Parts: sequence; C-alpha cells; structure tokens
Amino acid sequence: MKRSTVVLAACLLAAGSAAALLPHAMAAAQGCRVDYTVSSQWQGGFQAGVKVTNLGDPVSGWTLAFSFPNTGQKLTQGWNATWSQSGSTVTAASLEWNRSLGTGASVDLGFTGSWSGANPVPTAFTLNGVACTGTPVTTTTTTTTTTGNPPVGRTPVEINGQLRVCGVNLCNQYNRPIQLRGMSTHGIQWFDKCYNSASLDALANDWKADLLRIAMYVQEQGYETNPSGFTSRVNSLVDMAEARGLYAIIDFHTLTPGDPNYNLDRAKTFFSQVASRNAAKKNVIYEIANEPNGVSWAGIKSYAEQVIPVIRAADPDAVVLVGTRGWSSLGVSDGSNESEIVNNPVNATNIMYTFHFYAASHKDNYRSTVSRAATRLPLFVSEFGTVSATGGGAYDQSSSTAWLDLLDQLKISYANWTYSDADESSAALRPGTCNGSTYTGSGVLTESGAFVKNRISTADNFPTS
Ligand code: IDC
Repeated sequence: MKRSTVVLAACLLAAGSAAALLPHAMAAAQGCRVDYTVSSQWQGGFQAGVKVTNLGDPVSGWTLAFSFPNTGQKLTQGWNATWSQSGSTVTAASLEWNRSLGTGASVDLGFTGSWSGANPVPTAFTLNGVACTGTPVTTTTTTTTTTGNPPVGRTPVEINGQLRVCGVNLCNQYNRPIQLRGMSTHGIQWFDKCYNSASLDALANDWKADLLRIAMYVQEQGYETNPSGFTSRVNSLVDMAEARGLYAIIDFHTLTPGDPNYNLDRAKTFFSQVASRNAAKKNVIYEIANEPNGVSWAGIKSYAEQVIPVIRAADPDAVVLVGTRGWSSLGVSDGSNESEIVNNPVNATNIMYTFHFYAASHKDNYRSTVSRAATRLPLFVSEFGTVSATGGGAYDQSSSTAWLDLLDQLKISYANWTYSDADESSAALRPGTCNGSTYTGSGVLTESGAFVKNRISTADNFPTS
C-alpha cells in the first residue's frame, strides 16, 4: 500500500515569536507540527494518521482543528481523541490519558473518513487555536481502487488498526467487536529458527492468520539469561509480524516459578523497553504473565497493577492481557472461578483476562466457566492446545472443535500452541520442518496443525464501518 504523507513543517507561532522579541512578555511559547498520512484510500473511503507534535511549552489539554478542503469529505470515526466535525471543520480533543503534551512530545491520532469527488489532504491545522502553518514537503498519492469497499487483500492490521477493549469485547478502529485467530510461537529460546521470513509469510498468507504470539520464556534459558538479546529478538519478531499485517502479542512467558512477582523487576525493565520501542505501532498487544500458578488472585492483581502503569507510561493505548489464577484457567484449575476477578478486578482500563485450555484435559466444566465469564469479563485465549496440558498426548478433535466453536460464537480471540516443529503433538509443524525452507502446504503439518490451520484460514469477518 502506498502511503501519502504531507509533513507540515514546524511553526513557531506568533505568540512564541513575539515573546522572543519582547523578553518581558510571559506568553507561553506555542508551536506545533502535524504529520498527516493517508495510510489507505479506496473508492469512497480513506484512513488517515495524524501525528501532532508540540513544539511549544507543555500543555495539559489540547484541541487540534483542521478543515477538509472538499465538501465531500466526512469524518467517520476517529481514535485517541474525541473527534467531531461541524461543516468542513474537524476537531480532535485530548483524552484524559493523552492530554499532557510536553515540549517535543507527540501524540498519534487517526481517523477513517468518506469522500466523494476528490480527497485532497488538509493543509492548515491549529492546536489550541494557534495555526500550525508550514509547507508540505512530500506528497504522494495513494492508489485508488474502484470497489465500493475497502480494498480486498488488506491485512488484519490495516483493516482493524489500533485495537481497544470495548465492554467485554476486543474492538477494532471502527469500535466493532472482532475475533483474532492465530498461532503462538514455541519458546523462542529453543525454536528461534522456526521464525523466519518464509515461515511468517506462510502464517500470514497460507494460514491467513491474524496474530502471532511471541512466547518469550523468562526462565528455562530464556530472558533472564540474556535480557538485551531476548528483548531485541522480540522486537524483531514484532517488526516481522507488522510487515505482514499481523498483530503481535508480546508474551512474558512466566511459567516456573508460577508467581509472577518473582519476575516483577524483570517485567518492569522488559515492558518499559518494549513498550517505548513499539509505542507507535498498532499491532502490538502486551501479555504480562503467561500462566500464574501457585499464587493467589490478589498476588496476580498486585503484579498487574505494578506492571501495567509501566506499559501505559510508554504506550498508553495498547491492549494489555493479564494472566489468571491456576495456569490462566480463571482460577478453575485451583478450585476457584472467575468470580474472584469479577469481584476484585485489576484497577486498569483497556485490559483483557487470559484463559488457556488444552482440549484433551479441559472440557465441559471449563467451557461452562468461559461461557459464563464471557458475559462479565473481557477474555482472550492467548494459548490453547488441541492435546493434553503436557503439550503432548493424543489430539482431541471433538473437544477442540467444541472449544473453537464456542470461541467463534463468543468472538473470543485465540492463539494455538505452537507454530513450531517441536517433537510433541501440540506442535503444528512436523519435526524437522524448521530445518528446511518450506512452510506452506499440507505436507509440513501435523494432525493438530492441519486442524488448526483449517479453522484459522477461513475468511475473517472484520466490520469496516
Ligand atoms: C511446554 C512445551 C514443552 C516444554 C514445557 C516446559 O510444550 O516443550 O518442555 O512447556 O517449558 C502451558 C505453558 C507452555 C507449555 C504448554 C504445554 O504455557 O509453556 O509448553 N502448556 O505443556 N500451559 C499449559 C500447557
């Protein structure tokens, strides 16, 4: 997709210049820069990113305004601000979490719109009523397709954009519930060679997956042995997913020990780095603890309430997944259930709770918990297997089918353990596959892999308005 970008050069504004000339004047310096990018355009519709940079003194509340040059241009839906349109004037007002904008700080906004006749880019912007003037330095034109709908072949991330939690659902940029379906890596400390251009191309194009979960173990020769190496490998996998239009879950794969507080300092360091590095991306979801076990809900909640603010400080708008008690069973594997979360939720917004299952081990009582919990809590199945909880044993087709039918019906997103060639029945690829260069077709698939691919590769149903 070609992108059209108009960069409006920096402007130090009248008030700021006057203050410079008159040193006794105490007027706050004002200035701003707007980068306006049409990221995609189709017949009748388009999507634009609007990056606003404050070049003046810090502000603690802002309103961006601009005019559509053509009367046929209309705002449909915006994000990361309160958007409205009156006549040709569009305004975007700050939200609670992004209202403070320090000197040099930027905020990424965006919207979808409709157009008829022509779709010229706006060239005059104001921030808090002060003009951001400037000359466009680059302008290219997007390819316009002739269908009345968003272009076919757009990727999951292009269609859905920045995700957010809405009620108990995961919503896309149109505030409509969606379900993402995809695969989890195995531990990247062991199966790194399985994640390369060819395998990720196959996941995006042959599997038609929406999602890659990047399982970064913390123990078992994982992150704790080489924090900077694992951090950079995770970042490169995020980029490889992004390049293919896939969402990426950054999974802090705690498992043994099961109390995530054991890794609290590591989690803070890791998430502050990955969240600041990936803040501008739309495809990242953070999973802060894979499977808490041997720890109370109160302990998990306390951990979450210390790690989530670290992520929010760097990447305020991303969805965060919180593991649940009893190996992310909503407490069921510990003899509890979802009520402990409903009665004492994590004090944070834009989060979902994870539920994991292994179809041969976890059946009707777990399914009835999920059905009931899904009416009260935003749930995300960030890991499941078609086999037993050991990751091995027989593949259970009937329980796996019952599970995925339920998740489809509830629009609960899922990732399957594992997109790897591990010598265990949960792996989707036959042993030895990752020594070769072919990842497409049925020849490389295990029984579980064939089943899961068949489920994942059916057409997505992503609403676009
Ligand atoms: C398993 C792997 C296996 C590895 C083991 C220990 O499949 O190769 O030896 O971990 O690290 C989970 C965990 C996930 C487990 C998986 C299967 O999140 O790490 O992977 N499982 O046992 N929860 C339930 C099952």
